[in-house]
Amino acid sequence: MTGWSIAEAARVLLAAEDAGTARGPITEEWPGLDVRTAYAVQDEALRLRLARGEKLIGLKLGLTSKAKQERMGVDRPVMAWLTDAMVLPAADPLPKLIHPRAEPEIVFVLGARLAGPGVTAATAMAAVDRVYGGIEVIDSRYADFRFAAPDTIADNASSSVFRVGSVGVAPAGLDLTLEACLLEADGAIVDSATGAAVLGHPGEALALAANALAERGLALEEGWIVLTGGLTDAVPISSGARIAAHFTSLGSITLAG
Ligand code: OOG
Ligand code: MG
Repeated sequence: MTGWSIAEAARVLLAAEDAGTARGPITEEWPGLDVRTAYAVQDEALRLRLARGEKLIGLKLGLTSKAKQERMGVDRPVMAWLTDAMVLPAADPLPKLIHPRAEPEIVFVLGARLAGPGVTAATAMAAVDRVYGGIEVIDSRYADFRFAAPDTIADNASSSVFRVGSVGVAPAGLDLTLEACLLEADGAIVDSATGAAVLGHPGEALALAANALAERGLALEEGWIVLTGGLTDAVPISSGARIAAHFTSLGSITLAG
């Protein structure tokens, strides 16, 4: 296809998500899609989501752990928008998706606005009201999850739905570098990590987001949910699968495929 534009890429990727169909990487057809342009595609897709009634509720980071970067072959963290339509309440079944994968994440809810530049992990953590465990379900709109960094950024970093646990803890009561997570699939422990897997401390991911948003004239807002990125490699969710993430202090989160 010729005639790619920010608006066209946003429309195509949102349509693929709505239809549940995968496609090839856009960068193969539009080599001009660089990281900066890809964030503009993401922002345009957010505009379309808001226009259809979704509400902006926060932000996700991705590719913040070595496990995730090595699996995806992309060595830089990415950010993407979260809307209320992506929240998967505890009682709800998983919607029909293309090729969902589950990953355990440490989740922050902000008690104050957080604006860069110059935010450190310590100042970032001072803006956190509560810490939760969560499971993010990623579902790339690219066949076989094959993409370059600009592709996945344009695709809202493979967002689909996420579930946040019911145990919220004040950050002062936690050592997030040591907060451990066991990832269980169909009764077997398939992976494990501690919070240190995310850039040494998940507060580093929050600081990175605040500083990167500042370059685009944006900030993290009070009340926002922030997913700090998969602690481990993501596990494919086959039909009927039972996935659970068990955290030391943040409870357990379960999901049925
Ligand atoms: C990109 C999104 C990664 C995470 O937590 O690392 C992500 C992908 O792997 O498809 O959400
Ligand atoms: Mg994730």
